[in-house]
Amino acid sequence: MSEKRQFLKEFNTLDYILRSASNVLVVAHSNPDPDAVGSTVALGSFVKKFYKANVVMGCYDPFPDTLNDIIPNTTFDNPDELDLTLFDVVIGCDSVERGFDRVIEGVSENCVTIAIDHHHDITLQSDVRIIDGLYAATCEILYDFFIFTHKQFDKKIATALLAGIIGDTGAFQHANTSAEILTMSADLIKRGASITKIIATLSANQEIETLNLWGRALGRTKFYKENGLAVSAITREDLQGHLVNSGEISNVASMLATVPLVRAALVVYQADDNTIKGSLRAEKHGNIDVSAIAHTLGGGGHKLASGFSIPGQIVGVDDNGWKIV
Ligand SMILES: [Mn+2]
Repeated sequence: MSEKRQFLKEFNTLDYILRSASNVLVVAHSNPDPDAVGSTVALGSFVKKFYKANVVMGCYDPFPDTLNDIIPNTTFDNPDELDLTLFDVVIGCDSVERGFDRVIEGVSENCVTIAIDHHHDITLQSDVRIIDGLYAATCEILYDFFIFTHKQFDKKIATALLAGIIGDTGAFQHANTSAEILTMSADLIKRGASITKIIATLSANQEIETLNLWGRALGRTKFYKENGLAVSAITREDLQGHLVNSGEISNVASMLATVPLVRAALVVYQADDNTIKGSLRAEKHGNIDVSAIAHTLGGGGHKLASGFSIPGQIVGVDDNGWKIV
């Protein structure tokens, strides 16, 4: 498996930019998942604590109530209600093409734009790019940055980071759980984060829409014995207006990949009117390179987690079936 990129040069630049910044906006993606919330809160709190700048945390959706128990007294400002031209630095954390793209359009010309993400297919342009699909979570990248700066961060920041890591590794059950992630998590626990409280909160608070979506996706799953592939699709109707985030879809794929006899799982979903996105997941023991499948469809990623985007529509057919038109 290829190595994660080390961002020492970018971290140096980021630290330099933050040291001279006056007004910093940190942005989480719309319908934020624990990694988006965790990375935004961790970085926002870190900048507040260790740099001189004013910090605003923003998101087009409110801070999720479900995370209040582990990250209390935190709110997100809606960027539509902010004067974006006042910021000299804006930073998008996680899935930066779902909200941060809109923020970038409204900032002043001299504003420095920074994208920190672990999705491999980001095409959004920014002044500083700290993006690598081999990281399990945006919070994993931020941990490396915080350690790089040698600043001693507290329990609040450690908790936010661990929430993101636990969210995106499915509580250490997905194939992206590396030795590094576990070492990092141990350090975050030493700094005061409560692993049991985070896991209990995240698993108790799955939103009902998410569970319904999982139900529909699992109900449509077909298993192909001959190659060990489990395939499912989520149509526009399945979403029923639920603002899906790509993390929820990859969670379904990750779940399917852990089922005995499944070597790889593919979940396709209707991302917008004429775009279908696919999420591929495998476990190490399946001995299959899903990025090869993604590449044939113009996508990318790595051996155990890849994705692609193709034009078209997924339509439901009789008996819980579906086809792409
Ligand atoms: Mn993430």
